[in-house]
This record gives sequence, structure tokens and C-alpha cells, in this order.
Amino acid sequence: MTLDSAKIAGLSDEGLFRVLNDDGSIVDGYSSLASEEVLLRAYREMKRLRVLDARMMLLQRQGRIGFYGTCTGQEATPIAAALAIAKDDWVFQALRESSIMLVRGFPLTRYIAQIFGNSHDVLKGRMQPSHMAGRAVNQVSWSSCIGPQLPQAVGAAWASKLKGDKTVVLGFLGDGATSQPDFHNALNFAAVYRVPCVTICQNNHWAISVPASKQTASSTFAVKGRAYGVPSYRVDGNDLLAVYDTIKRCVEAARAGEGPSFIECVTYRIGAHSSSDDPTRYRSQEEVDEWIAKDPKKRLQLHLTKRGLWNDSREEELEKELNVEIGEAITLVEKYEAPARETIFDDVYEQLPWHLAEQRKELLNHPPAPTHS
Ligand SMILES: Cc1ncc(C[n+]2csc(CCOP(=O)(O)OP(=O)(O)O)c2C)c(N)n1
Repeated sequence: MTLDSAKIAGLSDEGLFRVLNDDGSIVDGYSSLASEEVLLRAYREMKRLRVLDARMMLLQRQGRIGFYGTCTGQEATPIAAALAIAKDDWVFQALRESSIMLVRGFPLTRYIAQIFGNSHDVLKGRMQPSHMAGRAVNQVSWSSCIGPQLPQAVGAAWASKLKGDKTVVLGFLGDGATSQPDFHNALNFAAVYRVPCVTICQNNHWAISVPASKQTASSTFAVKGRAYGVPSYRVDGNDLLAVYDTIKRCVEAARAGEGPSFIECVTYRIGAHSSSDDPTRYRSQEEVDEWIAKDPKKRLQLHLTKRGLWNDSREEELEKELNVEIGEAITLVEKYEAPARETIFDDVYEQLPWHLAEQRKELLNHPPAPTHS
């Protein structure tokens, strides 16, 4: 299955590819690649992410975690991406795609432990909250600088091509990151070396307080791929089926040796940029309300209901189940201690150089500083 956009109505770099109409029906004559099983799983994961984000924001407001970045309103892209790739594929995320790890089997408790930065966190509390990584699921942490994950993704894809192992790499960015040199370096290199990298831009209309209209004068973000010779597509990012089908086709094309692609997913950040941001300073509630009406979770729910796969009692049951799952995970994780002090010396050198070994010993000879509760 490779990508022949000429045969797929609406799939282009200036159009807006849609599969689901607003009422949850499918565009006439279109047949999606997503099975019922994929759709039900996708809905569950979208809802889990929404519940999780809401709980994490509450914890942040209660002072129990330091920082959080939600994905509310944008869930279709990460969840569809997670379901469209193979086990060995790699993911280089930006801020709003951590949930891909969860869908690919990373344990919820370890995920939440990263947000607390405690001893159950595989990153040992070294990264800012919401900057996860999981070697077990081939997901690389975002550095917080806007853009560097893109040349990294292209480099990993180049390695895959050189090794001939058929692994595909996804690299994510926001609309703001298209103004960073790394975006241009990455797309150029990807095209010249025809690497198996699918670059996905979540155009959520805002880069903190900078609107998409001030980010570029191009007609769309997707057309930027043309300049580099990267096949590019613009899709409705609130339409899980459109995103799933497009990513799946691009990934399979990359796996078949057809090189890179670039996808712009048009969506909207319903919440604040992060727990440190107040969006009422720069955008109107009317604008937010317009996008709440285009909720990607609601649209998929309508679709499943139309197909007889979903109803109110299943929704209620799922809500209860997710609240228990997430509530129990938080209770468990919050009890873990901080990472041991000496772990700051781990993971850089196979054998500690003498001066660091000396510092480590010195540290262990001193009692820990008192903690303040
Ligand atoms: C190189 C660099 N410049 C500026 C910042 C500050 N900053 C953090 S997030 C952000 C906006 C990112 O917007 P976008 O790429 O659209 O992603 P979004 O947060 O909307 O998902 C900026 C400018 C940064 N982290 N790194």
C-alpha cells in the first residue's frame, strides 16, 4: 500500500483531507483503512488522554506537580499516529505527543512518575515534567528547545535506511516550529537522502501567543514541503480517520522505500499553552468555543454511535473505569521517593572518571539536606 494522492480526493498540500463529516458520517464513497477494532481503541485512548490531562492540570494547580502541557482538542493526531505505526518504528515527539508512548504499551505509572520526577521515573527526575521518553517503546524525549527533534528524527531514519531494517521514524512539531532552522534542515536532508521519515506538524493555530497568521505568509504550512521536494498533505487534525489513514499511507510508503513525507494536521489547542500560560491574554473565548464545537473526540464518538459500536452506557462505564485507572496510578506514584541523590552520576560514563567518583563519594559522606513538607 503506497501513497497515490492523485487517487484520494482532497489529499493535497493546500486542501483539507476529511473522512468524517461533522455529524460523524463518512464522506460519500470513501472507505477508511481503520478497522472497527482500531476505532474503538482510538476512542478509548482519546478519552483516557482527555481524563489524564484534566487530572494532571488539577494536580499542577494543587501544587503537587510543577508543570504540565495538555493535548486537549488535539488528541486525534497522537492517538492515530500511535495506532498507525509498527512496533519497531521510532517517535521523536514535541510537547503534545507523549501519549503515543502510552498507546504503545508504556506503563501509566511510569508515565505519571515522569511528571512527578520521582524514583519510579525511567528518566530519574532529570527532565522537565511532560518531557517523557521510553526506550522500551522507541520514543525519544523532546528537549524543550523548539525544533531539534526534527533533524534527530531524520538522522534516525537515515540510520534505518543505511541499515536496511525497514524502520520508519515519525518526527513531530507545532506550527511555531516551522519557523525554526531545524525544520528546514530536516526536510531538506530527508528529501535529498530519501529517508523513511514522516514529519507531522500539529497546526494548533497558536505558538504560545503568536497566531498562525503571524507565523507564515504561505497559504498553508503543508506547502512548505514542496520547496524541499517532500510530498506533503494537509488533513483535518480533528478527524481521527483522516489522520490515521494519511499517516498509515505515508508510513507504508516510507517503509516501501518511497522516502519522506510531511503532514499538516489542522487542529486547535483548547487549553493553555502549558500550566504556566494564561491564554485569555491573547485570544477570545468565541474563538475557543468555535473549536470546542469541532471536538475530535466527540466526532469519533458520533461516528461510533452511528455504526452501533457505542452508546451512553458504554461511555459511562468507560469514564468510571478510566477515573479508577488514573486515580489509582496517581495514588501509587505519589508515594514514591525522590530519585537517589547519587543517580546524578549515572548514565553518562560507562566508568566514572576519577574526579566524579571522588565527588560521588563526597556526596554520600554527607547527610541529605532536610526536606520541607
Ligand atoms: C528555540 C526556542 N525558542 C523559543 C522557545 C520558547 N517556546 C516554548 S514553546 C513555544 C511555542 C511553540 O509553538 P508550536 O511549535 O506551535 O507548538 P505548540 O506548543 O503550539 O504545540 C516557544 C516559542 C523555545 N522553547 N525554544
